[in-house]
Amino acid sequence: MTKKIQNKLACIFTALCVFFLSFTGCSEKRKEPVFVLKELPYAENALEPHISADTMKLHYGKHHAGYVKKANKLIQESDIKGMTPEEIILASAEELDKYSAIFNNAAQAWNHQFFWESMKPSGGTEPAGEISKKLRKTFGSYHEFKELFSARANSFFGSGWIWLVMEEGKLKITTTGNADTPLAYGQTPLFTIDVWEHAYYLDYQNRRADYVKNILENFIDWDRVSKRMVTE
Ligand code: MN3
Repeated sequence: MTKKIQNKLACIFTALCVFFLSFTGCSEKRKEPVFVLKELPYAENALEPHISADTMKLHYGKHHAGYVKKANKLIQESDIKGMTPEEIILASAEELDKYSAIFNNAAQAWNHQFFWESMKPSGGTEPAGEISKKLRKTFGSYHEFKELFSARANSFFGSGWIWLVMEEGKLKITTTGNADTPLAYGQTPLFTIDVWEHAYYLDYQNRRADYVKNILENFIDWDRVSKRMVTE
């Protein structure tokens, strides 16, 4: 091989390398995941004894992480990209026939993040200010709100979520089945409890009522709930 040909081949090789690197660089950018598994806002054992570290390991580390991973994979393989998590949920909810798998995994990724951030260890906080007034106006008292929320959670059949939402300026307790989320109905979620069995079975077996009661009595982060109300 002459020197000239060798130089030419080297040039072609370099050009190919540059092209390849810039191409993979772009696709890396496109592949940025829509959903991110954020760190828990507290330690895995911070909710003990009511929710064990073992439950958190499984619930956050396996179930939630699994939804995030699956959602990102499905989105990457689909034609709905370049959107925020909330936009993906709304877009897939509008065409459930086509995007049900994306909706289920995306909504579950979002719901779980929202659930972790609805709770605060060491007693939670008491409702104050506007949210306190609204709770009294809507449900009679804070106590009655908790009674009603528990009743809805305990009578809910199957897997799903119990929510406190804001709709047209009014508080409302609502339920959604499986992965479904109030976002899909234009409601503003304020607080939620996951009532899928994976959320409580290790610690409570079939005693969902005790699990729900313990969250309501010990972990509601009303400061966070208030902020969610303000951003409506
Ligand atoms: Mn769950």
